[in-house]
Amino acid sequence: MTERLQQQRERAEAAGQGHVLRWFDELSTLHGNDLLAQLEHVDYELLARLARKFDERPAPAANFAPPEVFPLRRDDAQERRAGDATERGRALLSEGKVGYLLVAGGQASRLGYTGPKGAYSVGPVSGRTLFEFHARRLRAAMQRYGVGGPWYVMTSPANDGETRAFFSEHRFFGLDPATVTFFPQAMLPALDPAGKIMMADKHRLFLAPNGHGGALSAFAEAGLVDHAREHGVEQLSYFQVDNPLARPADPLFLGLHAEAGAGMSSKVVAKRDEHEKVGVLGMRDGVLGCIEYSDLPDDLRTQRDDSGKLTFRAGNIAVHALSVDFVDRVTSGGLKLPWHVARKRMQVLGEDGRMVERDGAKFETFVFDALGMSEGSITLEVDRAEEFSPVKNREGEDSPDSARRDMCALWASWVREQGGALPAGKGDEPPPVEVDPLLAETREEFAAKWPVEPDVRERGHLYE
Ligand code: UD2
Repeated sequence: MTERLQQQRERAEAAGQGHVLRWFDELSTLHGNDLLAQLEHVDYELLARLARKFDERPAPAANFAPPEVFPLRRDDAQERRAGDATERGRALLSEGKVGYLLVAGGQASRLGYTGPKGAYSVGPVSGRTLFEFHARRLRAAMQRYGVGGPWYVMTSPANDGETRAFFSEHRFFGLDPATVTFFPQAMLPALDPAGKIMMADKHRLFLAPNGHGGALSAFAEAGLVDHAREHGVEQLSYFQVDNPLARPADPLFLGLHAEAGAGMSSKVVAKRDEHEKVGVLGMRDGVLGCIEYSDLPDDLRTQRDDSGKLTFRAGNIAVHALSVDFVDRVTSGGLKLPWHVARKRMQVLGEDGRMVERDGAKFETFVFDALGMSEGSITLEVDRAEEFSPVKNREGEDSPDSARRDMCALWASWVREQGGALPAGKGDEPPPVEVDPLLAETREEFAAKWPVEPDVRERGHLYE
């Protein structure tokens, strides 16, 4: 028996997880080494702690309060503050002090797509992928401000190779490859109700990414805090791969966050109604965070303020600004974010070596749990129609179809406002119109560029 195998066997057995090597003798050398490499990364102490969480139901919080929000409809004083903040944000952007952090390590399982989610085509007319939308927005920022900050793309070990290959095949969508850094988040084995590691195959643990909270520790562990500082980056603009309308280079948001000297800030949209299943930003026992839909008591979920609006309406769209100093501080000595348990039925390898369906649990940390560690935080309300339409599910709400519809409705409204001609939509569908972020990212920018002739394509009108 090789020393490497011996070592891993001892570690696993000491942790009561010896079964992970049950099939080792049947494995090819390649698969055997593969399994040993996975085992070398397992933190058995952490797993033992997580196993105890399997049946744990966290005590509900006692006090909830809405956060202070910088609103979309602003009074004169707020408008003046927004103007100053926008100037500050523009200065940060043109001095190259903003870096971009995209989280793209998720598994796209709800979408039923096997590749990296960013490789999914969403452009209603162009067919462009999510990655390309984001890349074009960063190129637009670079054109506008003369410099572009580094782009940090978090992958997971499961999609890292494919993501890098996708960027290479598409020549980094016109960006300089030297400005893009990929870094994988960590993965964690899923456990059964008895706390045993589940297997996906005889040579593979059932591994799942450790949640978007893993972005902060993976960023620091990859040496990127230093990288950011060496490149003069002071603020990170964090966004999710699934939202083609995310605006990572928004001077107002970055400026408000910097002016407040905040560690971590967030963008929110008003919840559609009390039934919409999104987490809302709010204070839980005095600590700012995201309150999951299921955690908010019914009476508070439906409560309205004097103006008739939902009291808890600050829907989290997972767009944040984080100062590099904040990321450094919260990750030094190991980031302590709470673990969340996702209990699921999973397809795993049974004792007899055949696939079976079992109850299991995956464990994740969430980036918004770091909000409570931030001294000062801005919560900026933005217009959902302009900035949020995520692709999460195969169909229905938050699907490729709903995102394309929302994009067309938004961009058609820009064209209509300028008196431009629109192609006919099918049935109740909005006219198939797409505006390239390189041409305009906002209604105001589009108006300033008008008149523009669209490229008339079979699928609709593309303004670029
Ligand atoms: C998330 C938020 C929700 C709301 C919504 C907005 C949670 C628990 N809920 O819902 O409050 O803000 O987003 O769109 O986050 N990802 C990784 N690594 C991981 C897990 C996720 O990179 O280990 C990325 C993933 O690629 C995706 C994003 O994070 O871009 C969101 O992940 P999700 O789909 O699990 O979160 P969701 O939709 O439940």
